[in-house]
Amino acid sequence: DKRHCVRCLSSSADDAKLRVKRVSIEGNIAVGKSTFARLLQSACPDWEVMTEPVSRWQNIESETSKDTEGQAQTTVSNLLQMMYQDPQRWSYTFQTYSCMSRLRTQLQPPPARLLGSKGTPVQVYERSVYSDRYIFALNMFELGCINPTEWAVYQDWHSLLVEEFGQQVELEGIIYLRATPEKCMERLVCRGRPEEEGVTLDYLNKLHVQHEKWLVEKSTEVHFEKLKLVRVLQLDASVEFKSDPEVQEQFITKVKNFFE
Ligand code: DCP
Repeated sequence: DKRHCVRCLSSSADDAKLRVKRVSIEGNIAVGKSTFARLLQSACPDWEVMTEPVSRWQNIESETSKDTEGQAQTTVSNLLQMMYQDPQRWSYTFQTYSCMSRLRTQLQPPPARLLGSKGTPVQVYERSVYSDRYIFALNMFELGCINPTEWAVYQDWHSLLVEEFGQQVELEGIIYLRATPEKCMERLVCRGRPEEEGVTLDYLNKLHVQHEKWLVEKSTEVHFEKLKLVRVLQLDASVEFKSDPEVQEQFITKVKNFFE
């Protein structure tokens, strides 16, 4: 009967949701994650590739006051810029927002197209709640831009959310776009995002070391135990893959083989 059909449908959707393979693309600032994400989306139209909401961090609308007629006055702030201009004041706030917007993306239900696909549905994210914590927030704490109390609070709510959301934030695999910090610096200068003008090679070096500890050495000093088990596909992103169809094809083949 009808109720039975509805139940079947929803249980198969739930089933498919559980089958979704979640993959994140990781790598230093400006290494080319967005370019790679676009590439992946066109090579694998059945997959869902979700990009990072940087523009949301650059345009946060807030209510500042009410005018004489009681109308709300709003202002738009650029939290990315605020964080780079005054890291001690804004890093904690930025990291909170970045992680929250990431969770929101990751918790979105997969589209019907994905759930209806015959093979295993794959959802790809640019970065993850793990790089937020183990790359950026940790680095800011080590630099003294997030103080020990803020760091304790951050880790507390982060662990709670990861535990509570369980499978919905678990990763099947990680694609690590690996390049030298010098190469990333070159690309960063070339793209010229105004907020990142003050980013130094030293800062990119530190982020590189955090990536290596996490994804290559798989150091467990600070990471979630489960993360150690996540498979990592390393791609040499020092080569100019953006404009080289041959390298692009090699990358895509490696990714497909890895997640088959
Ligand atoms: N950022 C941060 N803390 C985070 C996440 C990001 O400080 N938890 C900052 C670093 C960059 C900007 O936000 O200034 C975007 O960083 P990403 O490396 O995530 O994205 P890119 O746009 O640099 O990636 P790519 O150029 O590889 O596509």
